[in-house]
Amino acid sequence: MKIDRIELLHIKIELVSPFTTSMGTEYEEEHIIVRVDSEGLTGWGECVAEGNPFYSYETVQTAWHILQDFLIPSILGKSISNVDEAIKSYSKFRGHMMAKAGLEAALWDVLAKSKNISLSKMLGGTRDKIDVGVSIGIQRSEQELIKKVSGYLNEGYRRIKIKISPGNDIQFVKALRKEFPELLLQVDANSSYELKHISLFKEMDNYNLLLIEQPLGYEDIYDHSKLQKEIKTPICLDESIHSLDDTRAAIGLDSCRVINIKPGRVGGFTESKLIHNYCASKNIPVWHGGMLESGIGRAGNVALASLPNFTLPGDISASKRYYKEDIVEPEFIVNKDGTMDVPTKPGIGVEVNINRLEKVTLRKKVF
Ligand code: OSB
Ligand code: MG
Repeated sequence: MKIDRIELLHIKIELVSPFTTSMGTEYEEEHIIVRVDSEGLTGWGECVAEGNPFYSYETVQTAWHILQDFLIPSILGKSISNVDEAIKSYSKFRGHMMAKAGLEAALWDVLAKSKNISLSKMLGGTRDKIDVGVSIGIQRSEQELIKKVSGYLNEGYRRIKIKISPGNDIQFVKALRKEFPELLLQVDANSSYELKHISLFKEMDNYNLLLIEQPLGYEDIYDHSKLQKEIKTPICLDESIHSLDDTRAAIGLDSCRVINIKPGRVGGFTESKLIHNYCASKNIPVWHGGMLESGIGRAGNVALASLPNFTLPGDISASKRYYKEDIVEPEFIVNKDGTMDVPTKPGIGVEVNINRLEKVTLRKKVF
């Protein structure tokens, strides 16, 4: 397929409620939407680099630069018959996984549409529904957290993840475990602890957590291997894993027993699949993380999470958990049984509401 036209749209959408983590509080989310037009078909992708380099070194500005000056020129006007060919033409550029993943997602979408199959099918998905959970920011009190969790449980979510940071941790875990003895519960520290906090993680072993996500340094693999040897609860790595090579190192060193896959963090669906398959071969379960995506990114996440080794519920929640109005139709909803339907229409399987997209666009550029 000939890549006729590419458009970048810098979007900013207000969150329905502020999201507080160890990295700070977010009130709105900025991402880049990538639109690829090829032979009369349109593919959509979302680059999840954020406004600030808190979670990742990438930002909307760096991703825009990498897309505009390196990735787009390497494929614009070319004919490609599969995603691997596109990836080869920009594999010489190092890093910038989020920029690459946003473009790759749009290419997957347009190629799936040209074959008239769903993205899930094209990626090798095997499920028509996925188990989903919800990620809750740090709350002011245990009472407020319990109220929030009750609300989400009533909506159908069956797995809860809470953000933690030094001083905002064990009291929240204790309170939730007391109120909800059977709750599927996990915590995410976003790299806010050090090995000297080991006694805290030993204490967490008493609360039957599914996993502890990224407790130590955001590029670290070695200290996590020391911590994992001292605690029973599985460590799950998020920030530290950018590739299959990182995954091999982390599993080889027993730094974690679960992996969080985010296509944006690892450069796209292709690398995500390699990590997924490698983890399956090592009996390491994976689950799909989230980056507060709009419906465009979410659609890709749902498709990827339909692969067989995504055996733990993902951070893939309903559109309305994030935004008042999504930019796709239909919006994503969570079923009463805590699942989400995998779209079956061609490509990402949802329509982009162009009016709504325009309303949240700060700037755009056509190539
Ligand atoms: O660490 O998983 C994370 C959101 C932005 C950046 C990092 C993370 C998160 C979340 C939200 O936890 C997950 C979601 O999209 O629901
Ligand atoms: Mg995380």
